[in-house]
Amino acid sequence: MPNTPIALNSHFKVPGLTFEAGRGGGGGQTVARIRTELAECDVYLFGAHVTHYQPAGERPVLFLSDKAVFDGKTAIRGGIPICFPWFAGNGPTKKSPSHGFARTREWGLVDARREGEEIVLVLVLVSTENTRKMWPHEFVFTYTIRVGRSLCVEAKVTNVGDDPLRYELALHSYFDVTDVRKVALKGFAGCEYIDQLQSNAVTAQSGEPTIDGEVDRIYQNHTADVVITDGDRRINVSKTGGASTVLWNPHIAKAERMSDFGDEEWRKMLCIESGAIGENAVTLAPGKSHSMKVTVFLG
Ligand code: TA6
Repeated sequence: MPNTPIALNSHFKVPGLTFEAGRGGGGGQTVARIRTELAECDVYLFGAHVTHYQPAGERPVLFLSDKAVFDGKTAIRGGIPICFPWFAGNGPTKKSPSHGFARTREWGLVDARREGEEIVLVLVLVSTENTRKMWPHEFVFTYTIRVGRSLCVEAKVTNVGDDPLRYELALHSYFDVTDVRKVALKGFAGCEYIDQLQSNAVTAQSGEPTIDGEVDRIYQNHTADVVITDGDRRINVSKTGGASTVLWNPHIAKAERMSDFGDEEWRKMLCIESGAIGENAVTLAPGKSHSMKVTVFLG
């Protein structure tokens, strides 16, 4: 089925769910807009990218850059980009795109349904000749998004090839905060992290981290829930099926180098990325599957 609003609206008739042409000139990309009594959520079929989540009566939980590009080629800056099948520059060659190819591919919507007051979308990405050129493996990636008082996303990867499959994954979530310099974090004390700003030095985390400058850390063997206390609210991020958590804020200098990110926007966001990276990557035997699930909720 074509990923056009007309085709999708006529196929999926779910109360509280409509498909529209999203941002980005021309025909734009198709966005699924969820509006229920419990929450709002926007999901672009490009990248299966959750760009907006806002529980009823609350401020938006996810950050989306005002300068995000919606050209159907560029990864959308904000929301929850899907980094797969590798993280950052860990691809097979120096030309491999940063954070893999899943976030810059059009996904197929295979199911949309209401479950009580929640809405569930299921999107799929499968290996193609194009992906095999970058990464010679056969896979089916099923991404399930459940929208209600919490946002729950499940990333299930199945190895449909004849060889073992090793992949990295990160749901690169951008959270909307009032002032990143004032947020309190919980969930990292006593852990170790790879400091991507210090030649990947393995470093012990003493106390909880604060954001006083650029931070770019991969906490390994990290399964604890993370709590972001932002003024009068707490954003909770919990995960199963992944043992890496990335903490990232670009701060001033890197923000100025990013063309799809406002120079001052570093103050308003913080990435808590739930993943399976490096030593915590996933290896699947032929025919096997693995799921990582991330739940975001306030309270
Ligand atoms: O997750 C942290 C990170 O690897 C940072 O180093 C920064 O590059 C960020 O991802 C954004 O990467 P992107 O490719 O989306 O610009």
